[in-house]
Amino acid sequence: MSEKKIILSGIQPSGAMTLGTYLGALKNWATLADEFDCYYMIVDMHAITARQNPAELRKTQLSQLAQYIACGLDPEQNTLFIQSHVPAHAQLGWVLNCYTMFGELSRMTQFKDKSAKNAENINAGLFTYPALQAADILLYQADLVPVGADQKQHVELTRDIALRFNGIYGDVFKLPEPYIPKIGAKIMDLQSPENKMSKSSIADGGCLLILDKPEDIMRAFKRAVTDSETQVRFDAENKPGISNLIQIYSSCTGKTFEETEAEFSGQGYGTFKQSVGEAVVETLRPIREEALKILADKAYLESVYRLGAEKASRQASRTLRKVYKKIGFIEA
Ligand code: ATP
Ligand code: LTN
Repeated sequence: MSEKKIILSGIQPSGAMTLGTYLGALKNWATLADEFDCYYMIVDMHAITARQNPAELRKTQLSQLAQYIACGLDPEQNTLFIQSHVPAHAQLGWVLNCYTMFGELSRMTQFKDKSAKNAENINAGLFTYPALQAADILLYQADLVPVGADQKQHVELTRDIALRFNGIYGDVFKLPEPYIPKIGAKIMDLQSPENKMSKSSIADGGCLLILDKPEDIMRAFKRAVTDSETQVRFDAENKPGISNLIQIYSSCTGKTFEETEAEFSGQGYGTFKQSVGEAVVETLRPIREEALKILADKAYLESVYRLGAEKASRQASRTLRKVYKKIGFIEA
């Protein structure tokens, strides 16, 4: 087995991926393959905690896989797979449901947010979602879980579940850590910068997608909400709109917040917004072109997810077998 530390993460195919997903997650993932053994999934089983259109779900998954690759995840160096192709996720997910407390799940912010937004479908899967996420992570004995800041609570719960299980049965699971980027961990909505940019609220023009066209990106930045001052200065509390734009610009150009502030000192918001738009266009342009090219080759995509599932299954079934044995299941 490889000596490298193990990385695992996943994104829901519940809609098109956003600039927030790119800057908060994918961009970071693409830098890790040399140093780590990386597993990245498309979490279709998580996505059905909200009602999905089947044809749309199939399409979104292939598009998401094409974007993973276009964002720099080379399938030869990373294990890219679809969650439901590895049945061990459902199997360990059930077991961990029995080691996760009602009170713990009730405290999860994502559950509270999503059930408030979708009051007519607060299903049991939405509630127990973090136990399945814990299974995703623990099956691979992951050391690090690269995610945006909103997922920190789920990774912490995963550690608590692993500690509880290990406390009863001995060292079965590695304790994972969240791995959160310094810049870009929480990109906010361009129209309502007090909310996270999120694919489930793309209607108001505050959310940009990785596959958006350059003219749409420029238009969204021109319309981005700012404040009544004129100074480009980072102050997340009092200037959430401008601070978000600084974060996006810094993340796309590699400049620090200070360098960005200095560059636009004395210039109006109009110039700044134009430059942020251009930086995002240039960041996403090659990704969009590459993703569309890959998406046209269905046979290639199929070969990638088949191979990914095979590699992932090997690792996952080893952990599942160990768990079944520990808890007293009889080997089939
Ligand atoms: P949903 O609207 O369904 O909650 P989402 O747009 O938040 O979806 P996820 O699939 O939940 O997207 O997130 C994928 C990954 O991207 C996660 O690691 C998450 O932390 C990260 N991420 C998502 N949105 C942002 C954001 N606005 N800023 C930084 N990281 C983000
Ligand atoms: N809950 C995450 C998606 C997710 C995930 C995972 C992330 C499911 N399983 C395992 C990291 C590791 C989300 O909503 N973004």
